Amino acid sequence: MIIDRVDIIRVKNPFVHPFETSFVRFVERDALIVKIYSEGLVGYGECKAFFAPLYSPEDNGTCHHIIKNIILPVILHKDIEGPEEFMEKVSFIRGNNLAKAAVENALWELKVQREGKSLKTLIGGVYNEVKVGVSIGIQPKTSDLLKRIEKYLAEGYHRTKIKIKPSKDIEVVREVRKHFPDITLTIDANSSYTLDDIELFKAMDEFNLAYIEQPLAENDIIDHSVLQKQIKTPICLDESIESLEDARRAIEMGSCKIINIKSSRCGGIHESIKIHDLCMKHNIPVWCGGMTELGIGRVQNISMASLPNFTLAHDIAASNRYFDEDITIPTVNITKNCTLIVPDEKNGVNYMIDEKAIEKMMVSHDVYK
Ligand code: OSB
Ligand code: MG
Repeated sequence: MIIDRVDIIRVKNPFVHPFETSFVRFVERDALIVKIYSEGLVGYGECKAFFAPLYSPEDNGTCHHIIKNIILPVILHKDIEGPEEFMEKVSFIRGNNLAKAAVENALWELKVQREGKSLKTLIGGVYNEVKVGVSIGIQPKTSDLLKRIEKYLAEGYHRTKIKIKPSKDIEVVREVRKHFPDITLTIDANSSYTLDDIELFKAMDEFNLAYIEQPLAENDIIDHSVLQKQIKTPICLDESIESLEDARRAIEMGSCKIINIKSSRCGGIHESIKIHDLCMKHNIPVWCGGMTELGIGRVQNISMASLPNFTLAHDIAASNRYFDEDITIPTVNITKNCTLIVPDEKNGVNYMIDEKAIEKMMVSHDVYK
């Protein structure tokens, strides 16, 4: 498959509510869309980096540079069989997983079109429908958080995750548990604590959380293994797992009991499948993490979550939980049971790209051919 042309489009889409994590308060989704032209077909990939290197060392500026100056010379006007060969060709690039994944994801879309099979079929997905959870940002007032939780519970979300940070943690969780004693509740610290806070996490055991997501530093599976041995609540790693090797080490060290897989963070769907398979072998359940993505990434996440070991509720909320407008037709919406139907050639569920919406959100458009 000859790659004839690659476009990098930068877009901005405002959030319906600001989304606050331990590292930043987002007001809009700043994203790159990679459009790959090959032999009359066009595949889209969404780069999940943010406007600044806050969640991980990459941002949309570095991704634009890596894609344009390092990846394109390897693929433009070259014959690339598909995602697997692409990953071998860019294995010389250290790190920069979000940039690699954006291109890798677009190559999967080309493969889908070329073979006339859904992504679910290509990767061996088994579920027709996947369960969704909601991730709620840090709120200035706990009363606002309680109202927000109430609203999403009414929409049927299967798991409620709340973001925490030092100073907005145990008292908030206590209050939430008091009001909602029976819900499936999780917390996500986005790496904002250290082992000095071990007493805090021991105290969290009281609240029967389904898991604690990424409490400690992203590069610290050692301290996570120390922490996991001292608390009952399962640790779920997010930022720490960027490759199959990371997952192997974390499992061997006992650093977590659950892993959240994001194809972006792991350099693409190809590597994510390997992580999924390893976790399955070790009885580590996985779920699909989110990056507040636009529709292109959101739809691909649904397909990835159809693999058999994706057994916990995913951060693939309805698009309208984040945005008034999105870039797929239809936009991603949840069923009455708060599930998402996995696009498949058999069930006829299919999403198209809304070119007009992309144009409306466009900040810049670079063409390489
Ligand atoms: O840690 O899971 C995270 C959003 C941005 C960056 C990191 C994370 C998140 C979320 C939102 O929790 C998940 C979603 O897309 O709904
Ligand atoms: Mg997380």
